[in-house]
This record gives sequence, structure tokens and C-alpha cells, in this order.
Amino acid sequence: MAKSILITGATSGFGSACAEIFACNKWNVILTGRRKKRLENLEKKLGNFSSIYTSQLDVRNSNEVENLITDLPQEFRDIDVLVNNAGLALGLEPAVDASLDDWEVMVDTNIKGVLYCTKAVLPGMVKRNRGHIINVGSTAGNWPYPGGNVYGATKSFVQQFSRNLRTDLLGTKVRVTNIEPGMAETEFSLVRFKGDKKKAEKVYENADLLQPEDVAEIIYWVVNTPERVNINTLEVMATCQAWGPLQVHQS
Ligand code: NDP
Ligand code: 8X3
Repeated sequence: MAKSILITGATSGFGSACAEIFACNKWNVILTGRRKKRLENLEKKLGNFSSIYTSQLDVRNSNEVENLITDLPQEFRDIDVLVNNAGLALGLEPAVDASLDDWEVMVDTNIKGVLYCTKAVLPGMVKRNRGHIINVGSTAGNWPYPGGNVYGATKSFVQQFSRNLRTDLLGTKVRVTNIEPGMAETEFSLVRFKGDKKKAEKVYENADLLQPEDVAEIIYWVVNTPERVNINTLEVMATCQAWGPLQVHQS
């Protein structure tokens, strides 16, 4: 029987690339996101390779998440892998100038969304004594940068939540991995800069950054390691990215 994967934020970037690689490898794929048209297009594209189920939902809405799980058709019901990928950064201003509304959206999506999806899927995994939760963290959860204030902090939450989940799941065969990519060329910056295409393109200019399919391939590999292997965290950067020096303010 084909395995089943639920991907949040499948309408773009990492999520969409994950949908493609798992569908091409004959997994039953559950695709979610807010943009319905994109879900429909993906279903058309990937439906030739495997069974696809789409659901338009906002991960910030716990009822929508619960209903998705309750209403799944039989062939998708036993979820083997959950990819908690839906997420975003809004703004790059220093904390003093940042918008509180933006902070709340990031907390609600990147933290609460991960919690709602995990809580909805975990009981089935524990009952079946199999499954894998892949959380999409970020280098921003490990390394601070100016303007990364709340976005980075949400990803630190995801990292520690992933570790704590592992400790709670000890004795079961349910695995948990936090994937921590560095800068990657997706719609991430377009969203961060609220549709300002020029600003977004500037971030990726003249740099050979991570591509969505790079991250999807890593996730596919992590999931397909033997069941006895748990990759706890996997941090990955483009070769063209590295840390900077610590800053000193000299007056
Ligand atoms: P994209 O903007 O390309 O994709 C983000 C996805 O998240 C979209 O499919 C979007 O779908 C979905 N999403 C956002 N908010 C919600 C919501 N409230 N409910 C449901 N779905 C939502 O960015 P990436 O692919 O880059 O981002 C994917 C993940 O990777 C995020 O968690 C991000 O923080 C993380 N990340 C990104 C990096 C990068 O440099 N690109 C590096 C490290 C981590 P829709 O709008 O249709 O709802
Ligand atoms: C996205 C990577 O460095 O833009 O998580 O925050 S970064």
C-alpha cells in the first residue's frame, strides 16, 4: 500500500517541491494551503503520478486543521509523514519599528500552525507506532540577524519543540526531524516584503542560493532513512552563504 504524506504550505516553494518529489515516488500526497487555484493546478500536474488530495486551509485555524484530518478519505488516512512547512516572515524592521500585527501573524502561523497540525496528526502516528514529523525550521532559529527578531524566535521555538517531541515519543517508532535551511530562493522574500518584487529579487540577486528542490530532496532522503535512524536536526546553507563577524558598535 502506498504511504501517505501531509504537506502544509504546498502551494509554493519547499512545500510545492516536496509535493512533486513524493508524488513522483508514488506516495499518496495531501496538499494544503490557502490558495485554492494553486492547489488545483498542482493536483492536475501531480495526479498523473500518484493519488493527490487537496484541502484549502489556513494552519492558523485549528478547526480547519482538525476537520481536514477527520474528513480524509481512507487511502490518505494513515498519515506516515507530516511536513510542517507552512510559514512566513513579515518585515525586516528592527523590533522598535516592527508591526505588532506582523509579529502576531508569524507567531500564529509558524508556531501555532505547527502545534495544531502536530496535535491533529500525532495520535494516529502513536497508535500505529509509526510516522515521521518533519518540521521546517530555519538557520534564523539558530543564528540572530538584524530584523530577524520574531521570525527567528518562532523558528527557535520550532527547534526546541521538535527536540521535546522526540523525548515525549521515546519508546515509540515515531520520528521527528527539524530541517533548518538557510536562505533559499522561493516566494519567501516576496511575502516578507509584502509583494515588493524589486526588494524581493534583490535578496536573491547574483547568488547561487538553495532552491526548493534542494530542500525537498533532503527531506525525501531524511524520510527514507531506515526507521531506526532519527535525524534530529539538519542545518543546510547554500555554499555561497556563511556567518558574519559579531558586530561591535563604536561610538
Ligand atoms: P513560500 O512563501 O514560497 O511558501 C510558503 C508556503 O506557506 C506557501 O505555500 C503558503 O501557502 C504557506 N502558508 C503561509 N501561511 C499559511 C497559512 N496561514 N496557512 C496555510 N499555509 C500557509 O516560502 P518557503 O517555501 O521558503 O517557506 C516554507 C517554509 O520554509 C516556511 O516555514 C519558511 O519559514 C521556511 N524557510 C524558508 C527559507 C527561505 O529562505 N526561503 C529558509 C528557511 C526556512 P498559501 O499562501 O497558499 O497559504
Ligand atoms: C529563512 C532564511 O535567513 O532569510 O528562514 O531568515 S532567512
